[in-house]
Amino acid sequence: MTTPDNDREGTPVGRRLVLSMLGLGAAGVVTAPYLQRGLEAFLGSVADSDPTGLTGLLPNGGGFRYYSVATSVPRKDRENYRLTVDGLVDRPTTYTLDALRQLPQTRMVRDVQCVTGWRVPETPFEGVRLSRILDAAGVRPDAKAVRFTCFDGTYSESLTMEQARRPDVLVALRMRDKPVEHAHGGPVRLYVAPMYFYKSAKWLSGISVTSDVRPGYWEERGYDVDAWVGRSNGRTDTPTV
Ligand SMILES: Nc1nc2c(c(=O)[nH]1)N[C@H]1C(S)=C(S)[C@@H](COP(=O)(O)O)O[C@H]1N2
Ligand SMILES: [Mo]
Repeated sequence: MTTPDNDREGTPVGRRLVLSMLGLGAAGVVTAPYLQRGLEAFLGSVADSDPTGLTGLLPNGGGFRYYSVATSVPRKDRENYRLTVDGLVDRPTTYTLDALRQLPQTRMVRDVQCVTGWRVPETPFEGVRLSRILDAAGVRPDAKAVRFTCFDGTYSESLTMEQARRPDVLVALRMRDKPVEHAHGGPVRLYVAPMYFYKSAKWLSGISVTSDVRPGYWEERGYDVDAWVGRSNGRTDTPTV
């Protein structure tokens, strides 16, 4: 994501413009002041330095934004992608991309809803149910949660074990009926259909079964851990599921 996104004057898009594009300048988008500060600090740092992330804040064809809190993310492919499953499991496992592709695939078409307001209707995701991967690893009885880590080296997410076992939570290999693009977190991202899109960790590289929920990247910065669309983060969006 190194495309130089310049405005009409040929200067880098500024923080104010980014904020207004996201609707964050307007009242009511973000309710918690501490959350607003976190977001503005994040957006400000992205816009000031524009390492790669600003590209992600611009709308693209499909109505998506590309988001990354990391300044650069290595590319992983069939050769070097690995997904490790460890923690409170009987059978820690490492999957290659081919191994994930050989497991039964589930396709779902739901709306995507970002907590900053944008929504992309009827977006197909396809991949392996997380519950299948957890079952294969043999979750121990004392396990209560799952933590997700990413090969961007920065982002993390979490779900309770009950949430993680829902049939609409996927380790997604395809998005919009093609392999998940690098910019969208490919080759493998998490997809948590009923929750705000920040739960859907991109560039997924680790699934660790834990004894309790550990708040993820944005959750340490003010977002709700239980991120149900329409009933969290002070928002009233129509549920996506
Ligand atoms: N690794 C990683 N995953 C992430 C993020 C991120 O910055 N890094 N952003 C989250 C947020 S806030 C959103 S809205 C979606 C954006 O996904 P997209 O870039 O495919 O539109 O990814 C989520 N997963
Ligand atoms: Mo988001």
